[in-house]
Amino acid sequence: MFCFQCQEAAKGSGCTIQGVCGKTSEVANLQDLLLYTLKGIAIFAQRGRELGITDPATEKFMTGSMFATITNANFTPEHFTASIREGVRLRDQWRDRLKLAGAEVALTGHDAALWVAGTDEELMLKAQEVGVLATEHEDIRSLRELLTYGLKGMAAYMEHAAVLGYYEPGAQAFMEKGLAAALDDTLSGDELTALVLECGKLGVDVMALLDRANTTTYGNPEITKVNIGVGARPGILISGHDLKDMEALLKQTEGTGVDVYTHSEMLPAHYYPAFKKYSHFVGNYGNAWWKQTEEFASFNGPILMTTNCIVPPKESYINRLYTTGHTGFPGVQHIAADENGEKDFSAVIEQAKNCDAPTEIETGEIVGGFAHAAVMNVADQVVEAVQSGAIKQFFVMAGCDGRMKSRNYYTDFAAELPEDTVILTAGCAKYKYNKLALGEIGGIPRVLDAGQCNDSYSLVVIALKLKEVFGLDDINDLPIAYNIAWYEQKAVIVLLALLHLGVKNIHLGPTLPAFLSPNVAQVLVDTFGISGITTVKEDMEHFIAAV
Ligand code: FSO
Ligand code: SF4
Repeated sequence: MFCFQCQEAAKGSGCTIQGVCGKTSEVANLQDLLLYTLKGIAIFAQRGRELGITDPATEKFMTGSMFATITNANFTPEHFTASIREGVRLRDQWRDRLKLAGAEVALTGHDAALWVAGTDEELMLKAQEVGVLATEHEDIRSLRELLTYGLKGMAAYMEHAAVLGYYEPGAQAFMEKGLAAALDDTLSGDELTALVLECGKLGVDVMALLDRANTTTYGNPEITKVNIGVGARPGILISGHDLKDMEALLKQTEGTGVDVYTHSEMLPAHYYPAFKKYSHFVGNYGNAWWKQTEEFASFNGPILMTTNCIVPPKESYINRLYTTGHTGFPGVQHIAADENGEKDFSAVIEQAKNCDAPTEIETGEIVGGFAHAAVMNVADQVVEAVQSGAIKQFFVMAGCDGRMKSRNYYTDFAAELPEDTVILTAGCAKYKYNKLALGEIGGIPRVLDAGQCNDSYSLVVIALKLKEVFGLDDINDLPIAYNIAWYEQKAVIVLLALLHLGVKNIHLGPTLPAFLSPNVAQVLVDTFGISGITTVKEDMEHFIAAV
C-alpha cells in the first residue's frame, strides 16, 4: 500500500505498511482500485454527458464511492470489493451505451476503460498496479492526487446535499472530467493545475448548495448554548455530518425514554431550529473525533457513526457501535437505507434502553450557531466593534482536529491571541479552543462557531459581506487572517474553495500535505502565499504585523 491523503501520513510522507488511521494494506489497495474503476467510468460518463446522456445510478455510485474512500470512513474490504465489481459493471454498461450511439470516446484504449474484474485474488493483484505510485513523475502525481482529494471532499458535500434532494449538475460533470483527467497522460502540469483551481470553484458551488439544502430543510442556524453535561436517562450518541440521519434519529427516539447527544462534527445540529423542538436532544458529549475511543467507552450507550471519522473501535464498545451511509468497519453493525432512502434505527434504540446513562465527563455550556444568517443579524454590532477598534482582527481557524501533539499549537495560539481579536471557526478544529474562557467583546463571543467543516462557506459569506460594508475591493484587505488546521480530504476542498475566492496568505498546519511535491508546493506559495505554521510567537507576530 501507499497512501498519503491525510495529514497523519506516516513520517510526513505516506503510510506503507498500515495506515496510521488503522486502514489495512488490503483496504488501502482496494480503495486505489475503486478509484481506478471510477476513473474508468468517468472516461465514458464524461463523453456521454457531452452527448446529452446521463445516468443517475452512475452519479450516485460515483459520489458514494468517492465518499467511502475518504480517511476514516470505511474500513471494510468486502464493501470495496463489491463496489469495484459494481463499478466495472457500470463502466461496461456505459461502453455499450456509447458504442450503440456511435460515439467516439477519448482514452477508450486506456487500461482503466478495459480491464476485467476476475476473482478476489486477481482484484488484489490488480489493485497493486494502480495505486498512487503508478504515476512516476512526482509533480504530475502530486497534482493528480490534489485534484482527486479535492473531488473526494466535494463528493462528501454533494452526498449530504443529495440526501436532502439538492443536486448541482455542474459538480457532477466536473467530477467526471476531473477523474478522467487524473488518468490522462497527455495533460501537462499547467493543465492539471488549472483543473485543481477549477475544482475550487466547484467546491464553492457545492458548499453553497449544501448550505441551501441544510438551511432550507432545517432552518437557519441560530446562536445557541449547548449543554455539555449529561442527563439521567440512557442516550444514543450520534457523530459525523449527516443531518438527515440526525433528523430520523430524533424522530424515532421521541417518547422512547432515550436521549440523544451529539459527538464531534454533529455538535452544530443543535443550532438548527428544526432540531431544537426535541426535548430529548440533550447536548454534546465529548470532543473531536480522535477522542472517541475514551469518550465512546464512557458514554455507555449506543453510538451511530453517520460519516467519517471512525477510529478502530475498542472491545469495550464495539457492540454498541453502528455505522450507516458510506461508513463501515468490520464487525460493526451497519444500518442501510431502504429503497426510499429511509433508515430504521429501532435496533439502536432498543439497545439504548438497556444501557446506563452516560458517565459525566464535563459540565457547562458552549455557544455556537454563528453561521452567515445569525451573524448578519448582529452585523451592525460587529461592524461597530470593528469601526470603534474594539475588534482589531479576525482569525479564521477553521478545519480539523487530530491526534498529533503538534496540534496543541492551535490551543496555545487561541489562548495567546490579543483580547481585541475574534476567532471564526467551523469544523472539528474548534475543539482545540471552544472550551477556553476567551470571553466576549461587547457581547460578541471571541469564538464564533459557524458549524461543520462545510459551513466554512458561511465564513466566506461573512467575509464577503464585511468587504462590501467596508467598501473594499479585495477580500484580502479585510483584517482577517487565516490559520487553518487540516486533516482529511474535506479540508482539501475547503482550501481549494478559499483559493478560488481569492483568499491569500493562508497558513496551513500542523504540517503541509505530504501529497504536495516541492514544486507543486512552491506554486501554491508563489501564487497564493500559502505557508506552514512555525511557533505560536512567531506566527502571532507575523499576523498582527500584517494588519
Ligand atoms: Fe472533522 Fe473528520 Fe468535518 Fe473532517 S470530524 S476531520 S475535515 O471528517 O469533515 O471536520
Ligand atoms: Fe495514512 Fe492518512 Fe492514508 Fe490513513 S488516510 S493510510 S493515516 S495517509
